[in-house]
Amino acid sequence: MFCYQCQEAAKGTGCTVKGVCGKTDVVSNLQDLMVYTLKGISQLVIRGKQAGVEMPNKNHYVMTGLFMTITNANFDDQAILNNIRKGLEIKQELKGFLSENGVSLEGLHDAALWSATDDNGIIAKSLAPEAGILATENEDVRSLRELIIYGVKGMAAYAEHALNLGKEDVNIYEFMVKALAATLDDSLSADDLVALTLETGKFGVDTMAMLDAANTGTYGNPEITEVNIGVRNNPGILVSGHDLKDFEQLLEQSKGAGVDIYTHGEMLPANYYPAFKKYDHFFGNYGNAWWKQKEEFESFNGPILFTTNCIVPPKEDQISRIYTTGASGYPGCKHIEADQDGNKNFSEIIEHAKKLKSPTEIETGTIIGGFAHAQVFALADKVVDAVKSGAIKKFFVMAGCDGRMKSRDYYTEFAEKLPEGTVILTAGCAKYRYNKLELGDIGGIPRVLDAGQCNDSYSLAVIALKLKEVFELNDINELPIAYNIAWYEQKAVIVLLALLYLGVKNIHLGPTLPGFLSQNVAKVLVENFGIAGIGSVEDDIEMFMA
Ligand code: FSO
Ligand code: SF4
Repeated sequence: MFCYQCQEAAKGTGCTVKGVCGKTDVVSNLQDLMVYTLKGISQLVIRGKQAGVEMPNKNHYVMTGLFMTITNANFDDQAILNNIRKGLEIKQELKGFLSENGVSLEGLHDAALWSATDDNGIIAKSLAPEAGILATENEDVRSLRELIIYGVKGMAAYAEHALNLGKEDVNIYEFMVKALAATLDDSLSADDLVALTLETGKFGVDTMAMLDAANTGTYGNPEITEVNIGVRNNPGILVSGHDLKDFEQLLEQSKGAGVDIYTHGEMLPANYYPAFKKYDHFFGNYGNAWWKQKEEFESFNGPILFTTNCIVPPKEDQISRIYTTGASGYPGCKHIEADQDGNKNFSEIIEHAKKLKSPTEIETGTIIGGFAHAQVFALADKVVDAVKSGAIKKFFVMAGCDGRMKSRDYYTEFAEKLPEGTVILTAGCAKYRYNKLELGDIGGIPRVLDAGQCNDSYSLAVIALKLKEVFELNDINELPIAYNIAWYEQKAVIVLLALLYLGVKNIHLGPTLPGFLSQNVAKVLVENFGIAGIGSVEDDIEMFMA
């Protein structure tokens, strides 16, 4: 195996024996083969298009296949194997379709052409060098190809959540296919790939905007909310991941069951949506960011539903309490499939919860959040006045992810040491590094404004664009906003590319720069966009405030 798609890649360069995330080499190789198969499908689709043939629509398959390979989403080798098998059938169908329409298959890549007659054949192919990342020998080309693929993986995750709420955009799917096929094309220059990287950012913005419209259109605009972080004396179900549709279905089905629903990790922002406030049995949030789940699931006592990443390989005796759905999966954990209409039956989890103890309290009190674009616009006068009066000197966008590395203590310390007159704008699980600190407020505006999930980084961009308009500036970079972003997995990659596309410069990225950036590609990002890493808290604060 060779994987370097996340921030915790071993030694900062790549996992080669087993993933730091817990992914086995078998799963890693199968995930690579999954992506390889998607590239092949994409090339077949493009071949048809170029010949003017209307190809069968495989968009949803491509999207879900990408999503399954995101860090910490799916550890189930059987599920990935099954999906590759499906991909091989799709390739057969597409090749047959091309031939029937008189389109030549000549010159197609092995990714499009290979097949296997049984699971052993698939497993053997997953070990073949051509299916892995290192098949691209030129380090810079590999770096750019992977940067694009990781961006598209993040895009696929967000697009799937939007689709679950009935929203989709064929242009986004077509871009995914175009991008995947492009990573097989040896005729593309590094400049072509840089351009494609920026285009990935454009579609990242479109995808996040679509998901924002899907979420707010369905559940209302997030609003200022005090979220309970304690517990109540009923059995509970803990919901993790990012999918609001799953969350809604579980809330509906568990009404009157005597079971409380709690959010975990990235599901915390569900508390901010008006539509979920009507459920009396939705109690609050339990615990912290994804990487603390082993201990927190222990004390939660009840069943846990994963709607997406981030899964940490559970303790053996926790497996029977963990359920997965959507693109997520873990061997031994019960996976709940949707029926044809997208409905899921969560009755087994609800019945399971009734038999288990209520959660053990690990924290008490409340935290505040719900500062997505509409809520911040509602406070715009106050915010603008605070900036004009000098009460707010600077905003710090500290969105992104949390992770287990000790070096991420930097972000807690950074938040604590920020001088008066500064406000943190956050989104994603990065917030758990500082959302429980007593940082006070500025004239009633809390010093940590949580917009929501990582995809709600879109909200932060919308807020920045609005401020630019209010202050009549020509350039988003003239605003008193600094970007100190923590990344972990591929959704953070699409968020970063989206910000670059929107013209945001001088983003600081930590706790380490991606291992998949070659020196030359990193140089391009530094020279053109002012991307930088992080230093010491004191030096960085001084630099940002200067
Ligand atoms: Fe975090 Fe995990 Fe939302 Fe990621 S829970 S790390 S960027 O999956 O998606 O922020
Ligand atoms: Fe390593 Fe991250 Fe890949 Fe897991 S996802 S194998 S931790 S680089």
